[in-house]
Parts: sequence; structure tokens; C-alpha cells
Amino acid sequence: MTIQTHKRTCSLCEATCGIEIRYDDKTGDIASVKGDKSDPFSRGYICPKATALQDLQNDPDRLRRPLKRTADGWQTISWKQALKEAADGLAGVQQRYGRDSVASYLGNPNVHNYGNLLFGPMLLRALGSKNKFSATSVDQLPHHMASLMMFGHQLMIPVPDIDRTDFLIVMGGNPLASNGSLMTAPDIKNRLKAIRGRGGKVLVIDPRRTETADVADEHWFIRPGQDVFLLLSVLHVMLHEYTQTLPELPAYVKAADLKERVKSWTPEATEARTGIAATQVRSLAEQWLQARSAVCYGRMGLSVQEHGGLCQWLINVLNIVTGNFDRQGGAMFTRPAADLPAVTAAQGGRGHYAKYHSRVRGLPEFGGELPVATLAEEILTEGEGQIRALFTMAGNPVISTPNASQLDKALGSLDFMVSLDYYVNETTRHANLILPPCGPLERDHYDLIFNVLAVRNVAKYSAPLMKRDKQSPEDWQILAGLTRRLTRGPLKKRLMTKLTLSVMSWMKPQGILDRLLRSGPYKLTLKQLKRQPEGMDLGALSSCMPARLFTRDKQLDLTPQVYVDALEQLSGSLSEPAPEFVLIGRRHIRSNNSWLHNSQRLIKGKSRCTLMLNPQDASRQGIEQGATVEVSSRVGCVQVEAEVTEELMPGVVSLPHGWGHNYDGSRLTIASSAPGVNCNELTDDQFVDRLTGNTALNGVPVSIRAIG
Ligand SMILES: Nc1nc2c(c(=O)[nH]1)N[C@H]1C(S)=C(S)[C@@H](COP(=O)(O)OP(=O)(O)OC[C@H]3O[C@@H](n4cnc5c(=O)[nH]c(N)nc54)[C@H](O)[C@@H]3O)O[C@H]1N2
Ligand SMILES: Nc1nc2c(c(=O)[nH]1)N[C@H]1C(S)=C(S)[C@@H](COP(=O)(O)OP(=O)(O)OC[C@H]3O[C@@H](n4cnc5c(=O)[nH]c(N)nc54)[C@H](O)[C@@H]3O)O[C@H]1N2
Ligand code: SF4
Ligand SMILES: [Mo]
Repeated sequence: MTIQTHKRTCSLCEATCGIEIRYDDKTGDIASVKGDKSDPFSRGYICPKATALQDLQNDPDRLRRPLKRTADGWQTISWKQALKEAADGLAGVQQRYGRDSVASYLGNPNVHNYGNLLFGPMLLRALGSKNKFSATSVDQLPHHMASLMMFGHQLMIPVPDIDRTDFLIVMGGNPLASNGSLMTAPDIKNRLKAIRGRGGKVLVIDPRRTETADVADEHWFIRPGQDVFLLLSVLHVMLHEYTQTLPELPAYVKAADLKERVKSWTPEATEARTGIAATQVRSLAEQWLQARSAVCYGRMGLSVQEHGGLCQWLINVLNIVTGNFDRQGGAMFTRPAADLPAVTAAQGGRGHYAKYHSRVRGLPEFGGELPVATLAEEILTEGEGQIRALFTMAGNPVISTPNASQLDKALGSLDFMVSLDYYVNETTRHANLILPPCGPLERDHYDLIFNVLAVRNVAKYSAPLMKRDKQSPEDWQILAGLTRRLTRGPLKKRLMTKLTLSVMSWMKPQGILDRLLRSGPYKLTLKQLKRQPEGMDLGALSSCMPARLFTRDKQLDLTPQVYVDALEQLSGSLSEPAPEFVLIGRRHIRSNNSWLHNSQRLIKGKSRCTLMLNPQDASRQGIEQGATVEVSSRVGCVQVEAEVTEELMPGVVSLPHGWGHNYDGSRLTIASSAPGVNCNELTDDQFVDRLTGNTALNGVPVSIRAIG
């Protein structure tokens, strides 16, 4: 036996850390997972989740062969039978009820799997259904919308240049727990400390005093869902009170009647709503304008709430009017080695909005997808166009999307369901067929998406660590197999799809990646990347505007009509009464959405699925530390342990998502030993950002009471 060292990227979250895995090259047994000090981007940093990669690899519950649900339980079947029955089943439903009767849900790990990013769209095209759903609409849809409306491309998402900024304002993000999102920045703690080290400042605005707040200069509480009012009044102060100090806008920026639009949003008008005093609002505006460079970064807490669409637009506007757009230390764009925005734009994939609407509730499509908040009702509401079958791919919507009980019931009523996944979990237990791909260490890896969102320009390719078992294909191979069997429709279109698919399958993801790299701005080749398994640093972010605007008129509009309309609708809402308690989410460094709780290494220790609440609220409601609390919302009710803490502001309670592993029939031995509760039993499918249809998972009205 010889112990070998394998360098790769950890594919579990957006931070893309370099890891070094020591393994036995005879048995494949993993001896250790450590941070790779030679990775120029992550410099040796890793978080505890990376070590779970070995648990995932060895997990006896992880499926290695296709499963078919029968009257006598799950039966292992051959790949040939599985692919045939999956394709026949989906095609059969479409023949009976039309194309749109088959829906799809694509979950979060697809963005960490470049084979899926390349081959997933082929399958969706072959299915040709309008009922496409994904994790996007419980996550970052407001960012895509703002990018499309302002920069002309849904993927042109600005990232904070945190390594050079002098003033970072973090709203609704907790990168010390999440390791950053839409901001690929491994070792975020040290990057934040460095801001303070060079005399800069970090301000966190969050209803919870988070781990990130603990390393910041200042933390301000804000009432959940009210950030839009803070942002509007900061903009008001800048445009109406600090007109003299404002920098001139670049020639490519159109500001139309922006000043007039924010006239009524004075800090005095919004302070009661946000909990942030008018004097603080003025001080924020002043500091922002005085800083040498500054950038506001808003994430989950800002996007996944009632006004997510407006919030992300306003953040862009503020970064632009303060002169911090496309400039060192401000909000910048990457220059990715595989230039996804440019390639997709050339193929007509800049994105679109509201070309059609969902059948039952009339929610707008975005980029060919409908908001997942409407999935259950599209299955349960009878009539022409009803969804009768579902394909899920690396997603667990019963745990991850709102009104979980309703969706669980809806999945149980489907005629047919296929899941591309390696666990029998809360969602896939409803499938007729489960198609399991090989594990993440058995395939190669390149971050097509996160290299577009990184705070430095970087590129890194990871080869598979171990040879995969022939009976465990990669995701893309399963997708190609299904697509081949499902390609129907008029002869010409069918031939085109078949031809494209056979060329792509012949090139394999590696070949396509090589082409993307060669056509990119650095003219790299896959061979070059393979020679540097620790990754390549391609430099700091650089200015690229207006050349990289994808808008038709090459202008950047600060007041797109959709936002102007949404702002008008907002005026009345300041006077709406506030609920007594609202629920928000949180993340923990040892947890990853819904699917890493089957790792003993990660799940050990005291329960992390607790309801955090403020001591004032606890004593008023007679709730003691550790007591069981009943939390109810319009759609559901859960019982959970109380964790009384000053971290939460009064009137706000917090529950993490991803838990609730006690659904009958799922096969997660370790996770079900400490299941926790599913917080999405409480979140409401009808509570969405009106503009984008993104679910509002934060700021959900709830009531709480002590029991037992
Ligand atoms: N209340 C509340 N709900 C939330 C959130 C919140 O903050 N609060 N966050 C939301 C966000 S941001 C997101 S992104 C979603 C995430 O929710 P989902 O999109 O449901 O994703 P995961 O929970 O990560 O589920 C991943 C599934 O993919 C499988 N899987 C993992 N890797 C692979 C792979 O390589 N191939 C295949 N085929 N399968 C794989 C796993 O077994 C698991 O079943 O949750 C959302 N839900
Ligand atoms: N360890 C770990 N890392 C992860 C994940 C995970 O599950 N676990 N998930 C990954 C995924 S899919 C994503 S999308 C990212 C998300 O990354 P982040 O956006 O950093 O997600 P959270 O840690 O949930 O931070 C959201 C913050 O918003 C605050 N918040 C809630 N409501 C409001 C509000 O109305 N206003 C304001 N201002 N703040 C509010 C919450 O208190 C919380 O601190 O994390 C990724 N990384
Ligand atoms: S932060 Fe942790 S989970 Fe994320 S890439 Fe780095 S090691 Fe992996
Ligand atoms: Mo996410």
C-alpha cells in the first residue's frame, strides 16, 4: 500500500476551497482531508464540512444502484431497465396529458457539478415543458433579475471586491457560517479581518447578532423584511441632502428620475419600520460617501424575503451612485477563464422575464423557470396543464421549499416521478425510480459558476480521485442516456437535439470545458490546468465597463420600469401593521442545506435545530431555556427546543433549514437519529416577493407558545 495525496476543490459550497486528500491507492480508503496550502485562492483554509467528503464516500446509505419502488418496497434494477422505464414513464405522461404535465426541480448541488450544468439543459429541452423549477426561486432570483434589468445578463452578478474595500456593509448574509454566497471568497474570516487591519470598516445589518457581526466593527439590528425602507432612505439622504458630495455618474449610466422616485422616503418616514433611527441612516450615508471605497453586499436575508427584488436593485443603485461600481474596492465583475456570460449571451441566454406566467397563480417566469412556491399547487389543482409527473435532480424540495406538508402531499399524488439522487430522502421517497450517480470524489470538477462569482480571477480543475465503479455512472451520463430516449417532437428539431447530444457526449464535459477555456479571455487549455492541480491565480478583479454591458443600448439604466412600478406599489405598505413575531432562517458551519446530516462527523454534538429567541420575548411568553415551544404559521406548526439568546432582536425567532429527517420511508440512518424539525413546514408558499416570485422564507409571521 502507498499513501497518495490528491489535490482538488471541495465541491460542497461556494467557497471552492482547495483540499488535499491522503488516500491508499490500492483500497481507495481515505486517510485524511486537509486544506491545501498551495491553493493560491484558499491558502490552506477549509471548514469542517470538507472532512465529511469521506463520510459521503463511505456512507452505506448512499445508493450505488438504481432503485424501483414496488408494492414490496425498493427493488434494485439494472441501469438499462432504469433508464428505459424512466424515459417511458415520463414520455407516457406527456403523451397522455401534454408536454407541460411533466415538471422538473433542479436543486442546489447542480451548480457544483459542471457535468449537470452542461447536460441538464439538454434533458429539459428534450422534455420541452414550461413547468421548470429550481432552487433559484428560494435563493438568488432577485440577483438575477437585477442583473438582467440593469446589466443585460442574468449572470452578470457584481461581487464585492472585499480584498481591497475600505468599507463593507453586509446585509442579510452570514459568511462566517455560510462561507459566503454570490461572493466566492474562501477563508472569509481572515479576508474580513484584513479590511479592519488596513484601517477599513465592516458593518453588519442583521436581525441576529451573527458570527460575522462578531468580527465586524459594528452591528445594527434591523426588523426582518424591512431593509427596503432602510435602503430607500439612505438613497434619499444621498440624493436629497448630500447632492454636492455625490460623484458624477459614468456616461453609460442613465438615472432618469431616480431622485424624484425616492423623494418621499425620508429616514424619519422609515425609522419606525426598520428599527434604525434617522440619525443612524444619515451617518451611514455619510460614511458611505466619505469612504475611499465602499461596497454593500446583500445576500439570503435580503433576497429571500418579501421585498427581495427591490432590495437587490437598490443595492446596485447605491453601489453605483456612490461611485463604487466597477471600481477597485467596490462592486466588481470577474473576468472568468470560462466566460459563461459571454458564451450564454452568444447562444441567446441572457435571460428573460414574464414571457409567460404560471397556470394557477399567474407568477412570472424568469429565464424559462417558474417560482417553486407554486409547484405544489400546480400539482394539486386539477385542470388542463396540471402537473402529473416530476423529475428531480440533486434537490430535496420537501425540505427546502415552502409549505413542505403541502408539497409532500402533492408529490404523493403524482402519476410518476424520477429522481437523479444518491439518497432515499424526504423527497426521493416519492419517486418511482431513483437513479444514483457516482460520488463527488469519483468524478472530475471545475467551477463553471463560482469562478464567475469569485473575488479574484481564478481557475482550477480537479481530476477524479478514484476510478468509479462501472455500475455508477456520472450524472451527465445518466442525463445523456435519458435525453437520448426522450428526444421527440418534429423531425428537424429531434435530429438537431440528437446531433448536439452525440457531439457533446463524444466530447464529454472535459472536452467542452477545454473549448470554453480556449475561447475565454486567457486562452487557457485544460492541459495547462491539469498541470497545476492546486489552481491558477489570474489576478485581482479589474474594471470592465461599459464594454461588458449586455444591454441592447449599451447603457445601464438605474430605473428599469419593473422597479419603478414595484416602488409605487410599496408606498402603501409602510402603514401595514407589523406581526408580533416573525421567523427568519440561519445556517451553521457544520451543516449544508438538507443533505449532509447523514455524516456522524458533522451531526455530532448538541442539537443545532433550535428556535432562537430573545430573553424578553421568552419571559413574556413563559418560555424557558431548553423548553419545547410550539411555533405556528398560516400553513403549519412544529414543536422545537427553545434557545434563549440575546443574539436575536426582540420580535424575531430563528430556525435553521435543512432539518426534519423523520418522514416515513426515507433511508437516512444517522440523520434520522437526530432529525430536527423542517422549518419549511412553517414557511408559506403564498408569501413571495411580488416582483420576482422568489419565496419569502425570512420574515414569516408566526406565533409561539410554551408547551408541556
Ligand atoms: N427555510 C429555508 N429554506 C431554505 C433556505 C433557507 O435559508 N431557509 N435556503 C434555500 C437555498 S439558498 C437553497 S440553495 C435550497 C437548497 O435546497 P435543495 O435545492 O433541495 O438542495 P439540497 O438541500 O442541497 O439537496 C441536495 C440533494 O441533492 C443530492 N445530491 C448532492 N450532490 C449531488 C450530485 O452531485 N448529484 C446528484 N444527482 N445529487 C446530488 C442530495 O442527496 C440531496 O438529495 O434550500 C432553500 N431552502
Ligand atoms: N455551512 C453552510 N454553508 C452554506 C449553506 C449551508 O446550508 N450551510 N448553504 C449554502 C447556500 S445554498 C447558500 S444560498 C448560502 C447562503 O449564504 P448566506 O446568505 O450568508 O446565508 P445565511 O447564513 O442564511 O445568512 C442569512 C442572514 O440573513 C439574516 N436575515 C434574515 N432575514 C433578514 C432580513 O430580513 N434582513 C436582514 N438584513 N437580514 C436577514 C439572517 O439572520 C442571517 O444571518 O450559504 C451556502 N453555504
Ligand atoms: S468552506 Fe468548507 S464546504 Fe465550503 S468549499 Fe471550503 S471546505 Fe468545502
Ligand atoms: Mo442557496
